[in-house]
Amino acid sequence: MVTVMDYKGIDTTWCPGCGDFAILNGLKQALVGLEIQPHEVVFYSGIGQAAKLPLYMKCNLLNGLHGRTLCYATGSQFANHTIKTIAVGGDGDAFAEGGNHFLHAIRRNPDIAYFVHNNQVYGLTKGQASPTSDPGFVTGTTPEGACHGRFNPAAVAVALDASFVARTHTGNLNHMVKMMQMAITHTGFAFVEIMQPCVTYNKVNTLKWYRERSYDIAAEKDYDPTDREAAFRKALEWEERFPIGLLYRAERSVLSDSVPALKDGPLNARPAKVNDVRPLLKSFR
Ligand SMILES: Cc1ncc(C[n+]2csc(CCOP(=O)(O)OP(=O)(O)O)c2C)c(N)n1
Ligand code: SF4
Repeated sequence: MVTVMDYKGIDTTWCPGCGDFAILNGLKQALVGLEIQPHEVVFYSGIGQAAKLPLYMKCNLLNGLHGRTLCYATGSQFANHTIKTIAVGGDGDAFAEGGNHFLHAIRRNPDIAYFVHNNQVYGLTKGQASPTSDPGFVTGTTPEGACHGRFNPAAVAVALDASFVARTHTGNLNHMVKMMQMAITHTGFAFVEIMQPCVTYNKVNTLKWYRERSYDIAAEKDYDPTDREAAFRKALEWEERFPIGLLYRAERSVLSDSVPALKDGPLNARPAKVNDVRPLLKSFR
């Protein structure tokens, strides 16, 4: 039997009230609810407050460069696509520095659950506007308000035919845990946008703001998450109100099924083979 105490890591350095705490707790609950032991899962992250999350859990992890999380996570699928693979990061890490990797992970469809903590600001570097900041958002580096448009991750994911797209927020723990569990058990790239407050640098998009504007798409009985056009329309909703829940799901072949070298099982389960590279090197002369 596994309990949340099995995932207990070192003390956090987040600000009191930060939404990252709810995500950390929710993730432990999601894993325990699925009876996944710490040794059965591997975490990947980059840089940022959100990206520190795996450091605060007792787990297998790789904490690498800013924005490159999905590169390591995808690479690890080649070595062992049978282990649960979870990637986490903030909106800057995922959509600015890591923007191109987000697009190509969707395209390749590796079996990764990707949880992006979206606080609409760069928390770790002290409050600059991020790609998901709303236009007009005032920060130290945008004193007259952010003048760029808002990157809409869910709409981009649906447009690229991601195999799983969901949204939740940290003010609804049960909903967040449910979305996490659905993503972890989904086979393929499962993206969950988790709206969270940054109590220190974002005084606009607070927990109250998310609670007041969000509505659960599950309450719409006719909504079909396999209807891509309907999902795209839903993903575009933002200013007045925005949907949470499973926005989109597509039948896609998963990366490990498309790569011939992985047809015989994960590489780590096969005997190590040392190839003689000398003929190859000779061919370059
Ligand atoms: C290549 C690179 N560019 C910029 C930075 C500086 N940097 C570190 S964290 C960060 C922003 C993190 O914001 P976000 O991913 O939204 O996470 P949060 O801290 O808000 O959770 C930036 C710009 C860096 N470490 N490496
Ligand atoms: S700065 Fe913001 S994101 Fe970072 S720990 Fe504090 S509240 Fe959380």
